[in-house]
Amino acid sequence: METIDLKAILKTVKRISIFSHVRPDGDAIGSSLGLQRILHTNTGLPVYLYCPDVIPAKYDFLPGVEQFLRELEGSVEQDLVFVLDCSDLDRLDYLKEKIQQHPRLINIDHHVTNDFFGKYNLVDTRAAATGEMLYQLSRAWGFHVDFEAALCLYSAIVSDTGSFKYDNTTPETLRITAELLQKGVQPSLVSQRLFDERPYTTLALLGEALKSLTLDQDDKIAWMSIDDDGIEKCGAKPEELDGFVNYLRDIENVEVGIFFYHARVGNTKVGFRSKSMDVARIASAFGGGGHPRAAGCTVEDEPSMVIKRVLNAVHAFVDEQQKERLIR
Ligand SMILES: [Mn+2]
Repeated sequence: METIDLKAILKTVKRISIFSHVRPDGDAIGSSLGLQRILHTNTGLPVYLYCPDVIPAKYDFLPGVEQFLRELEGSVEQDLVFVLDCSDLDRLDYLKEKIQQHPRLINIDHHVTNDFFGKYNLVDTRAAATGEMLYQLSRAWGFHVDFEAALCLYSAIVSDTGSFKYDNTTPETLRITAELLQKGVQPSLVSQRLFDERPYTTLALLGEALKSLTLDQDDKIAWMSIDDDGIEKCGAKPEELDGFVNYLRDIENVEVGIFFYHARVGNTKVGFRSKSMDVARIASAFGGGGHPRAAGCTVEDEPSMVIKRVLNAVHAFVDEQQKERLIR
């Protein structure tokens, strides 16, 4: 990984701006807040936080979360600019044009697809989270990390590792996590806020969606669907559907879980999860994409037709994959 003389760069600026991506996740939010806190307490410079989307309410417990802005505060031309957890600048949506080719842009990220868009590029694809990198960088830069910053960085790491359940969790991840806990972070409180607590409407929505639960192809495929009427009936919002598709994948013997959300605007968002098959291949056949075990696409067609077309494709895919495994 490239190294930079941050202290020298900091001498040339009076302000710092931190940007993160659309549909912000725990790593984007926790990393931004943690870095803001670290830079502000260690340099005394004003640090502005930008995100092109609203921050979901479940992150309200993180210190400083109210400071996120969606429009620029003055010009950022003279600022030192950090872009966190973004594989490319398109992830900044409408904020991209404001900082393209910025002369002091530091890109800090852990995605394998990062395209090195910054003036400085600190990219470590072995890091479990951008939050993990920020802790290492802060140490290297000689910055003190206080309790508030530790809480934010811990939340970033616990989010991107799914509570240390995913393959990206390394010994180094746990060593860094141990140091964050030593600063007073309480894992149970963070888990409660990020993973366990949900609004009543979300549970009502799950109940509504479960009415459509269907097992298919010798129980190898599980799917369910919902539309905007179903969501409104529960007093819920579409973003509360996040994660429902995981319940489908986690059913015993199921290989592929599929969730259909028929939006009133005339398209269907389809989410795929699998235990061992590359569902990104199915999603990309419908113009979408994602990771091998978690992918998605948006299909424009009658709801019943979308379900039919997608199920046909998944059936063929699962058949083909099973044959391949038998041959091997
Ligand atoms: Mn991340």
